Amino acid sequence: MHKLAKTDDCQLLIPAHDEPAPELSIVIPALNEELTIGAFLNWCFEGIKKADIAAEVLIIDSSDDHTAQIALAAGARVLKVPRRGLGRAYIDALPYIRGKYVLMGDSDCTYDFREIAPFVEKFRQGYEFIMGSRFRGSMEANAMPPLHRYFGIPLTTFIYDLIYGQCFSDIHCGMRGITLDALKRMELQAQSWEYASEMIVKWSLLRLRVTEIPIKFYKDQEGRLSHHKRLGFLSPWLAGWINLKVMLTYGADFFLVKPGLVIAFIGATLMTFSFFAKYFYGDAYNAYNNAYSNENIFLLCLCTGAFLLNLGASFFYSGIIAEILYYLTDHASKKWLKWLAYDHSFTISIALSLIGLGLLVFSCYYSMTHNALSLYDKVYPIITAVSLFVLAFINFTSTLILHAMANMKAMRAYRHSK
Ligand SMILES: Nc1nc2c(ncn2[C@@H]2O[C@H](COP(=O)(O)OP(=O)(O)OP(=O)(O)O)[C@@H](O)[C@H]2O)c(=O)[nH]1
Ligand SMILES: [Mg+2]
Repeated sequence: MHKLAKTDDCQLLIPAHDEPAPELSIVIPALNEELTIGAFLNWCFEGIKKADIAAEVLIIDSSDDHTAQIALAAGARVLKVPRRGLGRAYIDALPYIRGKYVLMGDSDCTYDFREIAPFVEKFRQGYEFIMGSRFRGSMEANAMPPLHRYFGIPLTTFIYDLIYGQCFSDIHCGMRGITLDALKRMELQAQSWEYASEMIVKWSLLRLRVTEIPIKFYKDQEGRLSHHKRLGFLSPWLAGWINLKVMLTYGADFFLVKPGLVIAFIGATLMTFSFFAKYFYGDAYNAYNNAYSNENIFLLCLCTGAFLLNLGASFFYSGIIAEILYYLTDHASKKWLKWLAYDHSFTISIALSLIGLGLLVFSCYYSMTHNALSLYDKVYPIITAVSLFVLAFINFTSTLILHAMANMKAMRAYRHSK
């Protein structure tokens, strides 16, 4: 057995029989799992043999029991890391992974690592991210608390699928495969359980080739207490919430871009309607109603429309900026820079400002040449003009920020590649 230190606070222990050139790395965090780690590693080596692949098992160990010694004796590499959370364990392990395919999971014998062949097959077919699904596979009785099985996991999976337009069935499944290249490109930041959601959000931002396969899920072995139970009853709720936060953080397209477009469209329609409606309906209505009631409604519609138009535009542009910041490929930058190219965007802003200016001039002229104007006649050109100025301004400044950010991102990527 050798010791090999790569960073100050991590230490790699290598077993006597070490695979020299693994194609697959089974990378598993462990925190005080001496009860199950031996059996788990037997499962792994059985699975590796059946899948007929050169593989290593790398245990990322933060235990203070005998987990590391047992794992090493059973033939796994052990990376000793300080106890800093599940996500952090994977981040720490990244420089030590040698296989081009990576399989993740828990060391508690709940995921069946004797059945890794389907993952290997999918990797070889070119998939870069392979999610296990306990719901499409099988679950032993009592393997999952009913609260998780019928509420927590289906609900968060539904929310994820809705936001990201996917059809996964089990986004919290810990058994998942990813290519090393994709894992590096993901640049995971999560320190705790939310790494699971960060991965599932980022694969779509990276546009990886993804698939889902059914897996078996077993209940905890007699005597083993799940980490959530060890941490108290609030632990699964906390895990659910931090996972949900990650999904919302990266959901700019769902929360801002699309709603922004819809809100702006409603606002523009309302404004156009109220702008012209007076001439179509005003007189007929006034003939048998209070002379001003109709105009007041149109005025209210105009103000609401102006507000919605600019609110929608603000949603839309902040969504685009968030997308450029979060997307890990240059796909979003390219798309939006094409749509909001400097020249187009500035021409639009100038056109909107000129229309606004024209309306103001018209309004002054109309007020000077006509007597006894209604409130609507006096203010509707001004409200429309002001909202067009604001829209032109939002469009102009957002285009500047957008291009500055895209340039900054491209520069960073260039420096990174050197
Ligand atoms: N290295 C390391 N491993 C951890 C840490 N926390 C949990 N683990 C391991 O990560 C795997 C998954 O753990 P958890 O999801 O926290 O909990 P669990 O006990 O499997 O609980 P359930 O999710 O209810 O099944 C287990 O193999 C743990 O031993 C940690 O801070 N560091
Ligand atoms: Mg578990």
